[in-house]
Amino acid sequence: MLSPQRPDFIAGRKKNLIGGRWVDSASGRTIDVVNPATGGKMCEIAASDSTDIDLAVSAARSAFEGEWSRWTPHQRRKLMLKIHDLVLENFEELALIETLDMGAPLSRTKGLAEWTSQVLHFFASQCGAGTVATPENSLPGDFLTLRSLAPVGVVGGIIPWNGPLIGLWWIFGPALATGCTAVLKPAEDASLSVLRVAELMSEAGLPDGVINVVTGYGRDAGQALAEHKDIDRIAFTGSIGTAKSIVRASAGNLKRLQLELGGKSPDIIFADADLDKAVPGASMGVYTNSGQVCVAGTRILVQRSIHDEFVERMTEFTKTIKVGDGLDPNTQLGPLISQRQLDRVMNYIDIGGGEGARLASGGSRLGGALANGFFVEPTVFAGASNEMTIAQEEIFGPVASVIPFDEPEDALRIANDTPFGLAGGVWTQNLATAHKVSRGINAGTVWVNCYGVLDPAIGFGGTKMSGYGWKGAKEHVESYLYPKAVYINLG
Ligand code: TXE
Repeated sequence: MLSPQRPDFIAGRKKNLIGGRWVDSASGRTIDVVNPATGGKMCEIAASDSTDIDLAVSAARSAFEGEWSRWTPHQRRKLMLKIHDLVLENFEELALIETLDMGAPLSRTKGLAEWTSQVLHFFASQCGAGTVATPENSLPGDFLTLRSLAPVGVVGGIIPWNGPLIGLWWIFGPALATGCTAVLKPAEDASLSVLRVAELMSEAGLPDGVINVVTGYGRDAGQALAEHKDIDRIAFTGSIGTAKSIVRASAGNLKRLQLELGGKSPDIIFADADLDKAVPGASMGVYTNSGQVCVAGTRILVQRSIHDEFVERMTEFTKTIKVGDGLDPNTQLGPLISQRQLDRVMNYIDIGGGEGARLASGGSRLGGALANGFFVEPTVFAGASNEMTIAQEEIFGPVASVIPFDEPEDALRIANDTPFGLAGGVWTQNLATAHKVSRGINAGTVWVNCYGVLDPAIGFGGTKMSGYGWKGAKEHVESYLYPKAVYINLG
């Protein structure tokens, strides 16, 4: 059953939040917001450029140097907990906005409430991270040394469209906890939940200018933020190509950078694995969010003796998955974000067939009632090899490449034969295999007999071309601070 429900928020022309005021882009230009499940226009967001970014950065700088700098950790924590309560009270609406804007089913977006609660509580608990210490020193004479961690200043955040309701907290959380201020540019394809959360934050008592949200295209607003001389730190999540241009753009004032990029994560299934768990676990490790997940375990490495059985069972499981409009409570996978992403995924499916992998399931765009949306079937390629394009490049769609291997060493060699290093998985009932293989995978996160779980207090991050900088845990908070020493001569 489709629900006609649409929050009042999704209407007309949405504005930027700059210095506590909701304003149109200086140019007056807008971007159409399209529901990926129907292809229909819902509303407009501001198409901002460097003029709007200048205004937002200047508002963030004034806030950073103003009253906000005198807020105590306790005051910031209270504000964050108030934001927590207001966001959670309004989560049904936020989930609906997210579903309509980027396609993920309500079953997923509503389920983010508990995670949101955890992430906000975690960052609220970090409000004292800048505390001053007075370590003993070895200086001759009588010196008092103060060691503190000071907020880095104005941070810029550039986030993608695959989960803005998650991604925004990786910027707002540590910024508020440490006393920084922020300018966030969400993706042009999915900005609405970020704008609604910003409204709720203002309602909770956020001081003007502490958080600013500027929507627009990457080449205009994003580039201007990355280049801006008064931004001290950039947090970026997105593609490798854009990351390289951000690294170059940030060189002007040597901004601190945190980059969380894509992956081609291996999920290794040993012959002794419990297939009742490994089949759905590894399948959803690829398909969740229609494959638009940075840590998706898209290379499923299966020990040769069970390859055929695994593929058969994965194919059966895949056929049970309900793809459809995210408003339908039975939907498990929604559409891809855009026509561009659909074209990209379909192109990879063609390449996979052409390279000789066997299409065991899926492979088509969905028609009928879903023909106007950007839907693709969950797809399994069996008997793939790691050299194939579909096993080397991030597809960012629900497409699995199943690759056979013989010995554990072969699995590790194949798993690490990738430019990425974001995540990986191991399915086995043997403790030694679990330890050895998880130790051997070159990636920031490895899951054993599960896939994709994430505790904000522990965090995640990548190595190699998957970027640098840890999200979550105290490392993340400390990356919004810089260490400072003060030597006081008491003599
Ligand atoms: O990413 P972009 P796209 C991967 C995934 C996907 C591919 C392309 O494989 O298929 O990237 O997606 C902003 N300066 N990931 O093109 O361009 C842009 O406006 C500054 C994996 O959408 O990286 C958006 O806000 N900013 C990834 C953000 O960057 C710029 C999630 C991401 O867009 C910019 C997304 C510029 N020059 C895509 N150009 C993951 N790790 O989860 C664009 N942007």
